[in-house]
Amino acid sequence: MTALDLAGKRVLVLGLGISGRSAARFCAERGAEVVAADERRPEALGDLAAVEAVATLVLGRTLPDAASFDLVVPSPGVPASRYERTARRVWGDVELAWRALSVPIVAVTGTNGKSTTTRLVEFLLRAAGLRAEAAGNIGAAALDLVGRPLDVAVLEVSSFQLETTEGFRPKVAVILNLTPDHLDRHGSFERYVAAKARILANLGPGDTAVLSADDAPTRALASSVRGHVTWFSQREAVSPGACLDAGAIVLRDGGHAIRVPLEGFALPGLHNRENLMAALLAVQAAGANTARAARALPDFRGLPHRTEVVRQRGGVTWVNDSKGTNVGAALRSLESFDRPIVWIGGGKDKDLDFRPLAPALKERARAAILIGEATPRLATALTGSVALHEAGDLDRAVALAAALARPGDVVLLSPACASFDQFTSYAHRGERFRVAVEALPEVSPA
Ligand code: UMA
Repeated sequence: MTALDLAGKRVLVLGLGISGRSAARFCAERGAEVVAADERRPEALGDLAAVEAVATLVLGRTLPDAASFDLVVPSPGVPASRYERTARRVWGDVELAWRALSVPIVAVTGTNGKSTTTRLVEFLLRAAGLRAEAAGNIGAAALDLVGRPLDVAVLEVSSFQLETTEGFRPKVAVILNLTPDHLDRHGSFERYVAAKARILANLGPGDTAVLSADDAPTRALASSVRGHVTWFSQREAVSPGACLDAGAIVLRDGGHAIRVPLEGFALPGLHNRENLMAALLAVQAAGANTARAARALPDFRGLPHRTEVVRQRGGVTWVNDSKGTNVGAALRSLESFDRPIVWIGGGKDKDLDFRPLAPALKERARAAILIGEATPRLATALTGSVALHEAGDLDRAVALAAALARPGDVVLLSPACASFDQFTSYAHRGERFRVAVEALPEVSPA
């Protein structure tokens, strides 16, 4: 069976969010008999007319048994335990997209930096004159790229999406870093890494893996790669690969080197330089003119909710990093500022070990303000490292931060937790932060 040969096959699509809707339409257009299921009630799912026209819907009850279907297409949010016992074949939307796309794919994964790097790759490929478009975990269905006039498809892929791949073989696969995340879903760090490593599983001659040389779990995956490996590092002059050198990124391959000045690159922090190194290598491996692409860099703007400066007020910089939903992400943000930080953290607990935050906060933070469900566990992990304040919710945290911060400080929302205890998404949380910060009265000059 291929994605283009689904005629007459019985397909079960699980979940009717962004991914499931696109998958149901895609399979039906290829002649499959589609049943699409979601445990939420129809009222909660919005307009389903387009799916209803092509699929039989099962809504508001337990997901159907996968046993009687030729193919199960689970949405990323549906755990494998819901179908793996009886499913005959499982392909997520990323697998289907890979099977249907006729252009090379640059796929980007890692725990942190995925979306920024994905957008950078898309931006740089376009600057080099190629038709490129990004989709996937970034918020648009991978299947929406099928049939579009493209030279390259850029996919951000999560561990959830990689878990449901089989033959997925991007031309270029990027792994940025691997630190604990989504352990509530995967069960252990090892299983999370195994899911991420699936991005490399089918690489062969002519394909390239772009890997962090500085991140031990990522580096360890290189030995499994059957394609070409190229590295990026903040610490070593790697080759083939990219490293930092006196205000520039240097890309080296054998005797050949390209220097990309960082002047004008607007994104703050060392982690964004890593993202840029990885993106440049990916663009180079995709066959684009890297030097031409790099000349456009000063025009690249960052993404909302990722170390995004939302206000300067009385000498204090307010930074929204609501996308910092795990410990690794929060650490990277904390480490990107060389000024005292008033840190706002907490939210929905994902069973992560918060203790690695303690030394970073001790070194860099004036105060830590805790919100949400994770407050008690965070307080236990951080006791003794920094002045702790329990604010409960984000509005109170912003008011408290305004009182605690001194001119020259950074107030950083980078919560190390998911948002779902008090918000509908990290974007909702970031937006509420911005609104609360903008509502603070002007500070009159001293
Ligand atoms: N559902 C069930 N039963 C379940 C689980 C879910 O019926 O056991 C139903 C829900 O009721 C809901 C639907 O499934 O209606 C939602 O499916 P979904 O959670 O997979 O959401 P989608 O809208 O399809 O979005 C997914 C990704 N979501 C997740 O991975 C949780 C989006 O990533 C992605 O942008 C989108 O596909 C397009 O590729 C979001 C995300 O949070 C941004 N990703 C995680 C992250 O970045 O940390 C991995």
